[in-house]
Amino acid sequence: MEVSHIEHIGIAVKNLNDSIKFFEEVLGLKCYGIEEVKDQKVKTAFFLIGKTKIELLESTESDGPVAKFIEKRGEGVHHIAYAVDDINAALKETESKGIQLIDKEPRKGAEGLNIAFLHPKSTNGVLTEFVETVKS
Ligand code: CMX
Repeated sequence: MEVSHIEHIGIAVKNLNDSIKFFEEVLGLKCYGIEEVKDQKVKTAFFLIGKTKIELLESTESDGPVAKFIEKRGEGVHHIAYAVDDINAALKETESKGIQLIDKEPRKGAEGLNIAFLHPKSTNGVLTEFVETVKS
């Protein structure tokens, strides 16, 4: 597989609007998009730094993965997403190397991109995501 860059880092927050302030008012970044991803029970806010995004995640449901994460661990880094050119091939290769997948098939994530998660128990305790780069 070819991993080209870190596509984004996901940060779990309690309140999106409160957390956006640090990135805009202190780091001087611009939030370029806010989007709800119903499938993942989150509302997201995006910032771009070079080719990498910061994705803030606020849970929209009390039983969602981000709500459960904050309840157990508090706010913080939730996952790291790697850009891959062919997500189906990346999942197949990863599984064949004994890594536990959460998603055996890609699904649609924020920004309409194909995404899939690997289980943190297989990846040094860090929830890991693949994002398929859009071919231009
Ligand atoms: N990073 C590292 N570990 C995590 C984790 C995370 N983000 N989320 C949960 N865990 C750990 C828990 O701490 C717990 O560990 P212990 O067994 O040592 O206590 C274990 O995983 C199980 O946690 P849980 O709260 O019982 O949660 P589940 O097993 O029901 O689900 C997970 C865990 C990772 C499978 C689930 O959160 C998942 O499917 N995540 C992928 C989808 C997702 O996170 N979507 C939100 C973001 C979407 C987006 O970017 O748009």
